[in-house]
Amino acid sequence: MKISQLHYIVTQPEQAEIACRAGVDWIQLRLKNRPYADWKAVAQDTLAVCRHHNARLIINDNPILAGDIGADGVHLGQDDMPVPDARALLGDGFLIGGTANRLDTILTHYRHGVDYVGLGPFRFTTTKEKLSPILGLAGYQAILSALQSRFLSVPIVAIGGITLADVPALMQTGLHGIALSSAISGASDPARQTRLFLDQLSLSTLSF
Ligand code: TZP
Ligand code: MG
Repeated sequence: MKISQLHYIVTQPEQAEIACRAGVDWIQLRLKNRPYADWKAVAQDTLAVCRHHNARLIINDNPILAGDIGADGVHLGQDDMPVPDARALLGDGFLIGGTANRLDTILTHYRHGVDYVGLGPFRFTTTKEKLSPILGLAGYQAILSALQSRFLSVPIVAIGGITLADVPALMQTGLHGIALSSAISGASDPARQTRLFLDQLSLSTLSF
């Protein structure tokens, strides 16, 4: 399954609805500290939005819930179920993304057959607690060129404090795409901001 260039991380189905109407086709639901039943209800509502717009839904942290509701995938951090276990549980057709902050973690994810890697944080953000070391543009340049010199291609998506102005330089490092939360959800007009990101991403990846 094709990995989208723009992953939008939401906490509510309403955010997914606005972004999907504006053209986003990849939603990640990220909820922390929720009872399972509550989490499942929000996930099912978000899945209905995604199905309506033919967008993918990825559940953060929880492969059991992702399988339970029939989502398209799961995103796993360092403290979540190991990727091989999630693959055994969910099967080959399921999308599995893994978090990384360093090259060696990307290589492990690659060996385990992830579908994409979320690499970050790019810069400081209050959206996530207990941030790994900030990578900055130089961090992405170093890691992406190390991957290229190994002829290793797994889609890498940057994450953490990304703004519209960051997109051209980030995409020049060879990234596949970006994952965003506050840049869209905190915008005064989230639909317009979504369209600006989508436009900027297609401009940044035009090849001549
Ligand atoms: N993982 C690393 S940074 C981050 C996550 C989930 C938060 C991204 O959100 P924002 O608001 O785009 O910084
Ligand atoms: Mg996690």
